[in-house]
Amino acid sequence: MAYKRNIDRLPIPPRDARVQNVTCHFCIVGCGYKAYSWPVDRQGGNAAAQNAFNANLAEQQPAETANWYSPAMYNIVRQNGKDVHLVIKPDVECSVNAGLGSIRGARMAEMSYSRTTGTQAQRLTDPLVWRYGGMSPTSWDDAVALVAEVTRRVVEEQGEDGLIVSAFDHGGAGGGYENTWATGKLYFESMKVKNIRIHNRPAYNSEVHGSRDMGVGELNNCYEDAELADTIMVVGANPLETQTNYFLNHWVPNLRGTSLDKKRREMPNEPHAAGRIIIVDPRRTVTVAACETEAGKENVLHLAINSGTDLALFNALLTEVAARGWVDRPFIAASTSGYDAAAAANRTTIEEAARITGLSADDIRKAAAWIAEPKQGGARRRTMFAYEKGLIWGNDNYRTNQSLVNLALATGNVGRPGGGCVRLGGHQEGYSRPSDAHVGRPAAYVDQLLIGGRGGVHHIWACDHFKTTLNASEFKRAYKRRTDLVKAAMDGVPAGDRAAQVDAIMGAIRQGGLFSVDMDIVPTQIGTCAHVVLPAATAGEMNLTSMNGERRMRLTERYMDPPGQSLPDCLIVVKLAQALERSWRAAGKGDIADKFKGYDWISEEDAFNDGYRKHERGGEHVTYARLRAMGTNGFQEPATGYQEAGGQGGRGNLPAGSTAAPGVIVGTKRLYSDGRFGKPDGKATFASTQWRGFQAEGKQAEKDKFRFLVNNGRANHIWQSAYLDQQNDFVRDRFPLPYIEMNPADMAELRLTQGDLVEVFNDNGATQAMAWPTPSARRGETFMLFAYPTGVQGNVVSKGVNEFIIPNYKQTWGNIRKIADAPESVRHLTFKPQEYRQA
Ligand SMILES: Nc1nc2c(c(=O)[nH]1)N[C@H]1C(S)=C(S)[C@@H](COP(=O)(O)OP(=O)(O)OC[C@H]3O[C@@H](n4cnc5c(=O)[nH]c(N)nc54)[C@H](O)[C@@H]3O)O[C@H]1N2
Ligand SMILES: Nc1nc2c(c(=O)[nH]1)N[C@H]1C(S)=C(S)[C@@H](COP(=O)(O)OP(=O)(O)OC[C@H]3O[C@@H](n4cnc5c(=O)[nH]c(N)nc54)[C@H](O)[C@@H]3O)O[C@H]1N2
Ligand code: SF4
Ligand SMILES: [Mo]
Repeated sequence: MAYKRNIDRLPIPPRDARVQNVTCHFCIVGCGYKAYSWPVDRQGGNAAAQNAFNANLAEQQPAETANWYSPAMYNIVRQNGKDVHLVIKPDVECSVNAGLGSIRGARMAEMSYSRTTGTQAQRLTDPLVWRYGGMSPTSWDDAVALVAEVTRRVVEEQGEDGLIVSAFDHGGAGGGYENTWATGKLYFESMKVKNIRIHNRPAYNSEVHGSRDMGVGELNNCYEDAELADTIMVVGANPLETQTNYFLNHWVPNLRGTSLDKKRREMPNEPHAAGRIIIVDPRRTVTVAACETEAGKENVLHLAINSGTDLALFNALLTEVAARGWVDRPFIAASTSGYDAAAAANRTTIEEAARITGLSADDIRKAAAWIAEPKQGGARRRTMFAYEKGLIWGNDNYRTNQSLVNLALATGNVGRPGGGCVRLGGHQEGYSRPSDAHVGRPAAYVDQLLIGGRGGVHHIWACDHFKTTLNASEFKRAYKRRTDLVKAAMDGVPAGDRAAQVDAIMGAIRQGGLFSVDMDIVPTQIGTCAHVVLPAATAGEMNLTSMNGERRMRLTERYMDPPGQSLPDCLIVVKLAQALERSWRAAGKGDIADKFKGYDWISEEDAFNDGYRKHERGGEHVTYARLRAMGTNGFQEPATGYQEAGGQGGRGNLPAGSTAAPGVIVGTKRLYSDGRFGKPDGKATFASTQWRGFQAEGKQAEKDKFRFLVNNGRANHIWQSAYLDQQNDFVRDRFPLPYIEMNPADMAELRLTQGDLVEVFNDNGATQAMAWPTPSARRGETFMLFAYPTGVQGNVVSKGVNEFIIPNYKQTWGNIRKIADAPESVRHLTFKPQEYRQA
């Protein structure tokens, strides 16, 4: 079967269509979109006065016109109880994406819940409780009363350490400032929960402790810096596929030389050329191929290092840059401390690094020159350093992160145009929570607690660990065993007898059982073990704020109704908090009950005002109304003030051509541009970061024992664990199974042909994938799609973590064997390489 959208005609948005601001709720980039909606029984016309584009649609439109939308950008949804047409199309006025969509974001409308067109029929509409051997719908009050009662009883017996929490800490769908504040208030203010983990890692910690401990926050530049840099050095990231429109709209212009005018304007006193790029990734990604096409091969340096050896490379680069006298002495003296000691401690020769990384000495020297060799006339080269999960989920996270920041600081590249040392990011950010200081460092390794039988109740907010955690085979076995104990106990007493139900649940918990509560928008794999499922509303069905990778904050307006009884996560928190208050009070513990006061929010805006506005830097300047007026461009955090309408200058980030001239929230384009960093003395500190081989326990032994590197990560087409795509033919027809990229010679040796079903296995577990012949893959090195519903790569990832409990997903080794010839669902697929070529 091949996927087809059954639409041959689309309605024209009328002139008076309602237009609302949308920030794509998927990746970090946060592209600006506009949602157009209008009554289902109407549509616009061809004449300019009759359509929302103000264009004569009877005429052929020019190339690159914005006056169109695709079937994927269309749906019929409910708005205030009435059917409306909905078009969600990229906003040409947004500086982030300038009208570009992506295969993920441009499907937002199609991925919305519609009872008319049948899209996202999988969405959860009612609270569900385990009853009569299955999940049964019930009322909110009934469901949250059960959760509160069990949670209270567990806390009474085990203390607050008996409550284990998994929660998002990001922006975009399944997060946002409203929802992180609400969950944070519940678990860190009303309670002091310590056994809590974040959606993507098994503890409550930072992915980038390393950078932060040096006084350098990880989102310190702006997207324009990618247009201004002489060199971009990108480490362990694949931005064409994973930060798509940031790459296309801000990196490609630099590589093509089309941002030269901007460079000359912004930095008039130095010579400029089209940008160069250094890509550090063991694998030849489509990003490498795209850069070669755009910039010419001579301007692209792909450093295909041995997996997990980045640290040795960065130390050698620092040593080389210092030896050549290319470091930025004035910046080091004025804005940093500890340089000489760190440079001495980290000394690594190029030969040593070449041996560890597998790179040639010449390539390492060339990289050093591209990073720091002064330009003609002596001007300092501007280099932007960017990294993501190949570094963060890579070997020795803390030191490797620090060694890259060392290099950026030594070359004076943090806080100036064309520089930055930044995460590229995953989701958008939306972190606002009360202090988590009580969690401690290192934080509890929560997965191991769950596996080890600890805790009695587990609250899960927008995570599906069954697809996305490490050591997932063992995690799932333990989780199912423990939650089955509780299900059996619940089956033994009448559902209508609440007291008997709770007693039975507590009895099972004392035997090692676990009561599981899952807050999600769709059925999940971990949800198959849950006893209560609470249906959440998501972005667009609620107002939601977040910021992107350049700290650009926007408001996504509510453009449609949530499905059924589902509620924004922050309002689910309200229900839980109030139910907990009632439960403690009924138990005669008024003092504890009082801690659950303060949730008198009616709307998500109330949660925003209680959280972000009161607690975040500059939050007092930010309101929903002001954000709404600032459209899809918003402002860059932190806010430093508000300029009333008619105020002088500073139109901030308002799109050119806006005439309404409302006031503007004044933001911050780059952090640290004054040379002061996030340490008490204002200086960034260099770190000592010696190479120590594979740091996580058991990784070296795994490498020695198994034949294939099982590198893993993402694909352009698929958002995360495919939660919106798991029932969607558009994606599932293309990827019935996760793929594993393999060198054709390795495949021949294992007697595999394209699409064959293989088992990937090691001592941690096993999983399945379809083999994708990939000539650019090195012998013995594979790459598997992560988190896919029909084959979870995390099954074979070991439990090895670093000293702060940061997982090491990327360094995984296993063996591969054939299970079967390509299954029927796979036979029609193409397995051509996906490299991007110019026509
Ligand atoms: N092997 C391997 N494992 C990895 C990684 C890797 O590179 N390799 N990467 C890690 C990373 S970086 C990440 S981010 C994680 C992702 O891990 P997870 O966060 O567990 O996975 P997601 O698919 O992003 O989404 C989790 C759930 O959120 C739900 N959801 C979406 N919107 C909403 C909402 O508005 N409200 C609520 N309540 N729920 C919502 C979705 O339906 C989905 O079930 O995986 C990690 N795991
Ligand atoms: N299309 C799409 N985009 C997404 C997502 C998605 O699911 N789909 N998810 C979003 C999220 S939550 C995140 S966190 C980001 C992740 O964004 P990225 O980090 O860009 O994505 P990944 O594919 O996880 O990993 C990036 C690269 O790390 C490389 N790598 C593996 N091991 C090493 C190593 O030892 N050293 C180095 N230098 N590189 C290594 C891999 O070969 C891979 O190409 O993407 C975001 N954007
Ligand atoms: S690049 Fe990211 S934010 Fe932009 S449309 Fe695609 S998924 Fe959405
Ligand atoms: Mo992520």
